[in-house]
Amino acid sequence: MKGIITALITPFNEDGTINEEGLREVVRYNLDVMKVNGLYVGGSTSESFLMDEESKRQLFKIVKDEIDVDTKLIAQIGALNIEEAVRLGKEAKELGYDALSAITPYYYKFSFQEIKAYYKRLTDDTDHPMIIYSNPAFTGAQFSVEDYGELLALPNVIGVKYTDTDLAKLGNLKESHPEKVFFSGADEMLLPFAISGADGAIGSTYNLLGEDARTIYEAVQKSDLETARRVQSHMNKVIDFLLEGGVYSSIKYVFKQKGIDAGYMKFPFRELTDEEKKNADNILEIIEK
Ligand code: NAY
Repeated sequence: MKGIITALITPFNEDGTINEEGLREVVRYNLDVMKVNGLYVGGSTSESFLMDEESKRQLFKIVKDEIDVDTKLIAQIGALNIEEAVRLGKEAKELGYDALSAITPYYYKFSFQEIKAYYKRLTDDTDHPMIIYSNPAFTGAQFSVEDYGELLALPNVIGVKYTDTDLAKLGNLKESHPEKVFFSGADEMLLPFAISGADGAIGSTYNLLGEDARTIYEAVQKSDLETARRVQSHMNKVIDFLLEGGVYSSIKYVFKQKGIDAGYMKFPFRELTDEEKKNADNILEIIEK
């Protein structure tokens, strides 16, 4: 499992249910136009932590139904309630998802031993490849290289989605665990992460910038750093705009400008204001430059 994987957005209806038609269109755009290697379904970008269990199940089903055989699928099933996470993991496995991923349990300040026990139970009970989802800025859970080593030693754990900015740590991790997969989660830093040993990247902006991301990733493989730098700089200009009104809502707005019904945000996330929409109107132009 390698390459560029889009952290999929979820189009919602105004009442918070999934907009199935919109979701299918967004999936097709990612596969047919962005031509990404895979989809990360149910992550932060999917607003999954705001969704009820039934909606998450529906999301996994619709996406699986829409994809092509060669698209890699990862289901983010992490939830504070371990029984829910196990149920979702078993369901995603049955649907044919290639791997599971789970955010480190959050909100309570769990000790490392508690977090490790959570993954042990999740991986034992689902018995399917697992990618640890580490996002210290959102969860507060910071791991040392040794901590990661303990998690990576659990049966079924195949790698880490590393949504962090510590390049040296990622380099150390890849060197000590060459057989595991490490995905960068900071789209702005795809180039340095690819150089530092990341096997690929999972990101929300790849819904719109998947082609750029593939170019950067492939250029690094060919040691064409000139191309990689030029395209990363283009990508970062777009990302700056996306971040201004909120990255997920801006992505949905740009999709709508492209004629794709990316739906509403899940409450309490809000839609872009008129002012933010004006700013976002520049994004399409910059993307296409
Ligand atoms: C997820 O689970 O959807 C992700 O973690 C995707 C990674 C994104 N980080 C977050 C916190 O959503 O793609 C990044 C991020 O949006 C991008 O780098 C812009 O800052």
